[in-house]
Amino acid sequence: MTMNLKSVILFGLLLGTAFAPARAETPEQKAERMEWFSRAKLGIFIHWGIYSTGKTSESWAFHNGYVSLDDYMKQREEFTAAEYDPALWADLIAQSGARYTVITTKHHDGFALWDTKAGDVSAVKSSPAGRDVIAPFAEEVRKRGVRLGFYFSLIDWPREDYTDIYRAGPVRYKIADEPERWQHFVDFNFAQLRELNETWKPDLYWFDGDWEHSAEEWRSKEIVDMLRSTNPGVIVNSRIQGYGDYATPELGVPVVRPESEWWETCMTINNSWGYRLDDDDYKSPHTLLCMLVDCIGLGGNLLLDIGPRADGTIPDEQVAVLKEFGRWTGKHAEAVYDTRAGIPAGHVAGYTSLSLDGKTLYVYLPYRPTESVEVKGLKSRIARVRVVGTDRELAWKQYNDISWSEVPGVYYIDVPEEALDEQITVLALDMEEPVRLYRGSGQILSFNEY
Ligand code: JFZ
Repeated sequence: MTMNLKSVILFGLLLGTAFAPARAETPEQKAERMEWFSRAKLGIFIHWGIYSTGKTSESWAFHNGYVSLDDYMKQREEFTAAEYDPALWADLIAQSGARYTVITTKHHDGFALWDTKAGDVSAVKSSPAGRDVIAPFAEEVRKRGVRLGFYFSLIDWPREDYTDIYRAGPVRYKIADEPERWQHFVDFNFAQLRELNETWKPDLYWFDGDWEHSAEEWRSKEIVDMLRSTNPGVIVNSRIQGYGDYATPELGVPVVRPESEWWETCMTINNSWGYRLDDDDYKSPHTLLCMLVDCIGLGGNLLLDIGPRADGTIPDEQVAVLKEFGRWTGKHAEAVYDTRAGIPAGHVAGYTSLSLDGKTLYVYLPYRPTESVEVKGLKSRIARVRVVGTDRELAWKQYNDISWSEVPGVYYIDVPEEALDEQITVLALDMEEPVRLYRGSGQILSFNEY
């Protein structure tokens, strides 16, 4: 049989398919995998570990030399989890309106909160808690339909087989000099991750500390491939040297919309990640809700952090914030979950988002308006204005609606005192068609029609 060009190509294609590595995900497949995340909007982050005595910062205290490693690690004697009530934690999280939660399974200090077989430093083996505190949390969270995320520090500073680049003293060792020693550490990280992945198949991993080594050194690609091989839908944050699924903007809520389609801002509830005895500088529910709607309006999520105490109790101030979040997100659910990024700033004094069909413009008012709220540059016409979470409709009027001008008239919506929410009032502007905007800088009118 002679092979013509066609059959050569066909044969080549068949060979290629047989030997090609697992096919890369298409953008549609990724969008499907990210679906729950893009609708979640709010997650609750939990920093819990031996630092939850409140006496030191999480891990950084010994790294930066504020306390010795020994004194820092002694805090494990106070990690009792005596009042730990995972059902209560899960209730508070679910009631806050969060659709996912991310808990520290291990911070940079290496203290594992689950019953790890791969190492000796854990809540089970090295603290009076004497038990796996992740297992019951995972169960209670899932019972309530909340997605489960694991924070995992790639860094493990105290380990002798770990080496880092920023330590105050001499560098422990160079990977190039002792590749087997580093490999031993990498094997340990893999073993721990395999335990977490196989036991709980979490919905999300929140890696941290990637800045100390390259993707090659961490084996980032292999880590993600390993996790996906038995947990294919899992979502991975960005802090794993280039192999993550979404962006984590630094230092708070971004000012302009991030380029990444999926992103999340993590935020402290006061000024600390873990519980601190000396930090009572709590952000108010109003401030934190503004951050939430700011994230929603820019197309991202807010991951709000709480820091329970070493005994498992959650400080009252933190509980109060979660409860107020619950009241507000419950009342305004329509304008929280099934929304996408809003319109650019400048059209209205407030944050905005859009319904998925683009026909409703949500306006979040972080202030009490005087008389009316002005909305300009809307080419599509308003059909109705509602106050979300109530059955109230609002009156509006339009000025300067000149039929032959491409510059649309300006809307003024009456917002009476009685319509206001204690925190953030949300207006729903139902439009006659999907929102279209005028984005110009004005037009010179050459004649008047009157
Ligand atoms: C890391 C940790 O070092 C810290 O202790 C805490 O767990 C926090 C959530 O994550 O610190 C970072 C790292 C990167 C950024 C912020 C805090 N960042 O990119 O904005």
